[in-house]
Amino acid sequence: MQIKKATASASSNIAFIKYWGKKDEEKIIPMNTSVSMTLRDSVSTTTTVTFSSQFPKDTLVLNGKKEVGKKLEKVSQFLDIIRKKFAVHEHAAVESQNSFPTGCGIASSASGFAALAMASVEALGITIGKKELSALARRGSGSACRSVYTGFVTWSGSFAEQIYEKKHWPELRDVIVIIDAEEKKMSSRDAMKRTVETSDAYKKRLTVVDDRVEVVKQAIGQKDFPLLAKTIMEDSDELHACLKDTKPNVKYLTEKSYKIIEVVRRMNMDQVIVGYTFDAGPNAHLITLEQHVESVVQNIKACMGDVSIIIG
Ligand code: 2P0
Repeated sequence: MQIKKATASASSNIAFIKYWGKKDEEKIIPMNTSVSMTLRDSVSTTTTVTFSSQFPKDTLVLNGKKEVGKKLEKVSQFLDIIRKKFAVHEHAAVESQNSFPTGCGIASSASGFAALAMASVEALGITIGKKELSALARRGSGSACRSVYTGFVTWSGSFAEQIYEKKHWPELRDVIVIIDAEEKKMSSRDAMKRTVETSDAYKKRLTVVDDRVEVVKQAIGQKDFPLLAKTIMEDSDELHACLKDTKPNVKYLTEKSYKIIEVVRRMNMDQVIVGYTFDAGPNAHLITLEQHVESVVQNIKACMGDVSIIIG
């Protein structure tokens, strides 16, 4: 019997301009263009997929733990999409390992579904191009479509595309400060739906976000760090203002998140060397250049105590 098995790895990504809201809920088509940087191996997922006619159902082992609930359901639904698209009938055994500690509060859906899409097509012996792979990963989780590329990536519509290779600006880092390791109470999927339905601030965001996308692309292109930092902080602030305006409101940031924003402001007094951005959770992503990583870490530790930090 032919063994249909493959392993693939993908890194997580941090959005400089956030994806928030869908035009099509089922197909996961975004309301707005997003721009991201794919992170390093320190924030990645490695997944092995085995398809076999001997398996009565799909199974999932995540970081060594057998999953049976919602996580398995999401993976199985994604495998259904693959089975339908490529006329495959076998069930699959999925084994996935994150490079970062379990339950550290870092979302793994981007790296997870990118690695799963890559490993699945490889296991099935299907050759597809990057755009098609990105479009496939998107069906698992929107942000995953950006993680099939390294470097700097933009996503609008049905697939993402690389805009610059990693080597264009290899000094950029994401200093991830883990404030809260709990899984978020409200999924971004549910939260973004609610924002689209109820927030006026979000309607306004949709009219300005494209201009910001252009500014971020320009900042990356010219390696203009102060412009990049200013623009990503603006976009993060706007997203969280939209969440505040959502009815009932969605609160991902905590006192500690705001304390970190203060540290960033203090550090940027003389020269802009770091920019913050927050996703659907309280953990801070501090974008900086390699030469400033040590100082950013020291300043955060001095103010926040002994928090966990991952350099992505
Ligand atoms: C992003 N986030 O651009 C934004 C910023 C969180 C805040 O993409 O419903 O897990 O699976 O498409 O991709 C997180 O949402 O949501 C996300 P689905 P996803 O990175």
